Amino acid sequence: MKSLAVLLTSALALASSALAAAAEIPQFTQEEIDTGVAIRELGRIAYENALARVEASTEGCTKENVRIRKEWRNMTLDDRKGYQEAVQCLMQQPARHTGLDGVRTAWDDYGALHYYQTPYVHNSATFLLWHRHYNWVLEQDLKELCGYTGVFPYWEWGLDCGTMGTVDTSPVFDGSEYSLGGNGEFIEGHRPSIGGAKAGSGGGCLLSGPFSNFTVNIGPVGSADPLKYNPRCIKRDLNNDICSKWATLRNTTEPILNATDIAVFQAIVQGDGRWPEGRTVGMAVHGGGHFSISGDPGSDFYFSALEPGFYLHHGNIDRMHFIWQNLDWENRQTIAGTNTMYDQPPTPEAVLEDNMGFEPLNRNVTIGQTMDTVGGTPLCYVYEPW
Ligand SMILES: *[C@@H]1O[C@H](CO)[C@@H](O)[C@H](O)[C@H]1NC(C)=O
Ligand SMILES: *[C@@H]1O[C@H](CO)[C@@H](O)[C@H](O)[C@H]1NC(C)=O
Ligand SMILES: *[C@@H]1O[C@H](CO)[C@@H](O)[C@H](O)[C@H]1NC(C)=O
Ligand SMILES: *[C@@H]1O[C@H](CO)[C@@H](O)[C@H](O)[C@H]1NC(C)=O
Ligand SMILES: *[C@@H]1O[C@H](CO)[C@@H](O)[C@H](O)[C@H]1NC(C)=O
Ligand SMILES: [Cu+2]
Repeated sequence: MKSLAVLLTSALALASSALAAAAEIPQFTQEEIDTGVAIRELGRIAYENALARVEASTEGCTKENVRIRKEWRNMTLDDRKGYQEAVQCLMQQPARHTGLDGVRTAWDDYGALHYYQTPYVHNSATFLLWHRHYNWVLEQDLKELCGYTGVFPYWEWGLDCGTMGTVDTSPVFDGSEYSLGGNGEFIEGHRPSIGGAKAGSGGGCLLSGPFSNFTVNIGPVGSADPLKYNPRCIKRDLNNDICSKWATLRNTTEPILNATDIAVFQAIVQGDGRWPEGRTVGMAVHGGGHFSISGDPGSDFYFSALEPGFYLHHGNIDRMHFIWQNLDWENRQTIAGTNTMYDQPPTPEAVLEDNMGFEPLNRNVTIGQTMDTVGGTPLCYVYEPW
């Protein structure tokens, strides 16, 4: 009797919490979606739901140690400069990979790890969660190797394109000491970017400001030995047209509102044509954010992680996932797919116990350990709505 009562009560509790969660997702007008009213409100609900779990926790991730990630323009000028300088500091630290000719610095380690992992962590079960943890690993390195303890950033592309602004004038790329450096030098008649979009406004090397003296040491993919030492300038080709077609506030908001399961959510975010919902979005927000920056290594599928903007871009992808999860937490702790890109070669369905590789930068983790950004295993952060 007792166990039946317990069962019934928990079934009722589950049903009502699912109802409450579902009821929490408000309806928005097109204008609210396009101007960011919607994503701010969704972000606020997710933030509060995640923090409520932290409030209830007494060990691991608690309200004393939870970290608040912010949109770049909501960070103090000190933190923007501090973050930028810490990344430059990482570019001077020794590599952890050994025996790789081109991998000379701790920053190069990120390029090598992403290069090795690319065939397993894109259009696979771990796309969202591997990149979530990868950003966290960078956050640890910036702190432990370079003393940066300030806020960890994300870039809401939609604030810098469409009707909201331009990528060229983004505070992330305005070239000041409070930015990640500027655009590349404009190259007359340079090759238009991908996706049928207009050419970008740069194309060449960064001439001044932060990262203008950064040397890209490895890549590009497709060269005979991609990890061979191949020093060159960093190039950027900021592209407002791409951002306006694939990375606007509407583009950030719709995947969160439309997707009811993780398979569809990750398909819409990546433009994965194996799902009908992924077929109509072209390069989707993931490609949209990457190619809003473009350049070398920014456009390189394998080596884009050497572009300092990569982590702010993936921060926003992670934030979208965080919001989507926390709007209906009980039902959104799942994965879908296998551990190979487009399931090529075919591999078994991934499970939460599967390993994700981060050595030699950090310890490996299981997929399940990264499911909750406030799970404390080891993640402990939330995204503040801007
Ligand atoms: C160039 O690199 C040096 C470190 O070698 C650094 O102190 C300096 O600020 C950098 N300059 C720019 C413009 O980023
Ligand atoms: C979201 O759903 C709406 C309504 O069905 C549709 O018009 C829109 O294209 C979808 N957006 C995305 C990114 O899938
Ligand atoms: C992205 O949003 C813009 C409007 O902001 C819209 O024109 C475009 O179709 C959207 N792209 C996708 C792939 O949904
Ligand atoms: C970490 O992950 C990598 C890649 O999956 C694997 O090769 C390595 O053996 C793992 N290390 C440990 C200690 O499990
Ligand atoms: C973030 O900055 C924007 C202006 O850039 C401001 O409107 C907004 O209130 C800020 N948000 C927070 C949470 O501080
Ligand atoms: Cu990636």
